[in-house]
Amino acid sequence: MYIDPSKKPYPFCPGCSHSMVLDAIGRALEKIKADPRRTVLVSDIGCVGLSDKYFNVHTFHGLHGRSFTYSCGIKLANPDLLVFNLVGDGGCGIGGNHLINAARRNIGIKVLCFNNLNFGMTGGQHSVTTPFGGKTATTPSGSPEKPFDLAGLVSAAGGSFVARVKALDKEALDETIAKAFQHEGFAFVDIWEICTAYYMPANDYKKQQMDELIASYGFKTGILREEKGREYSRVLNSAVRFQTSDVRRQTSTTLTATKFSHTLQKDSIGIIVAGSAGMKVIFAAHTFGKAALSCGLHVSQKDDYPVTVQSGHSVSDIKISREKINYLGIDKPDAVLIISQDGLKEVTDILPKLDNGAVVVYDKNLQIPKTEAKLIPIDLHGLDKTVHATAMLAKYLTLNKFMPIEALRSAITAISKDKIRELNLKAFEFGTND
Ligand SMILES: Cc1ncc(C[n+]2csc(CCOP(=O)(O)OP(=O)(O)O)c2C)c(N)n1
Ligand code: SF4
Ligand SMILES: [Mg+2]
Repeated sequence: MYIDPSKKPYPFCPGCSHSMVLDAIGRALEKIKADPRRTVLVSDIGCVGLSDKYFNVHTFHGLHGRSFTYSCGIKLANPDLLVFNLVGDGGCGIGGNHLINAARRNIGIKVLCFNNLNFGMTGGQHSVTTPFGGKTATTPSGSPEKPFDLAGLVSAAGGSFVARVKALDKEALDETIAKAFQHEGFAFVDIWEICTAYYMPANDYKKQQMDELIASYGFKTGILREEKGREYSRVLNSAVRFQTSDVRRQTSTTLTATKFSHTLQKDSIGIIVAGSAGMKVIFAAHTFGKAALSCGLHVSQKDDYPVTVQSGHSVSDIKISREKINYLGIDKPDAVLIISQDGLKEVTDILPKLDNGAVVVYDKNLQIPKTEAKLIPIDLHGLDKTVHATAMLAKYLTLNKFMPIEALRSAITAISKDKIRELNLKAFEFGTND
């Protein structure tokens, strides 16, 4: 049983088409024998958004017009699930961009639009499907706007199953929803409804008016488009799986192969390297991280630089831990390595907060503000500026020998470009000998 009878009656106004469509969804799920454990209902906002609790399937309720994004995410995470959206005409307008892009990608979500031609829940305001001349709370003299043909819009965007059906047409409704659920790619059903509280009384809109309106637009009902095509979540999943296994292979052989042992006593240490664009701070931090990985440690790196990447500061936070890292931030650094004025500016706020357990290693030409941390000035004169960060990291390692310096030498030796490797080895010697 897909709809829980003990939860009924539905909360909608008497005669509201939403009730009929929910019953039809229950029958369609029954017809296709959907596995409730593998079925996800994603509801949008509005009266239609009150539907979740009546269903014995997984449910997710989100922001207005954004339900498409949740269902896309769920489908991408698990392409085997039947994921369907319950959304109003209001939600299709507000989230129109998400809707057409989901259709364009042909991702296999099923969108059921409860098209009652107005915003029901908020008091009958006009929506993107309110007919020209339609009276609503926000268009009391009749809407001056041309409405969207939602089915046509989705079809033009690339949706591979598109249908238009009237909520009052029970047989067609059940069959169309079941077909949409069984379709492999993106499916959209534009369900024409009656809002008995607002649009219907304001416009004397009944079954006959609905037929006349559909005819006046020259619209057809029934299945308007049904095409086979590559379903996006499966295409993307197979591509990503391939990449992931590739990365794992690489990680197990070159990055995380434990070649050295560490002597890290604390749970973790945090090192901040602060320099400028062009000083290869991120690269040096990455190489240092690889060295720690080769000692069986866990490493995270968080980089910060301006959007104008070739100017201003370049700061890397390196966290090295005995356990898996779930939080990348460094609240209280153990070491701050400062190699330029731009870098100093970025860490100026941090320095006064350090205690005497921390070290600040810095270019001796910089003016370091007051701090309780141990200050270690370094004369980097003669070293290429692209390896100042490496020299500092090597220096720090000689002070805090939580891993063998050979691990760092090995990571630097693995740098593929000869010139860069040579410069970094020189900086390594400088840092470890000085
Ligand atoms: C982003 C955003 N804008 C506005 C609202 C206020 N709001 C709540 S329900 C609703 C109308 C819903 O209309 P529709 O999507 O057609 O669903 P119906 O109530 O007709 O079933 C609006 C505008 C909201 N919740 N979020
Ligand atoms: S306001 Fe309209 S859409 Fe909402 S429950 Fe009442 S009839 Fe249905
Ligand atoms: Mg509506």
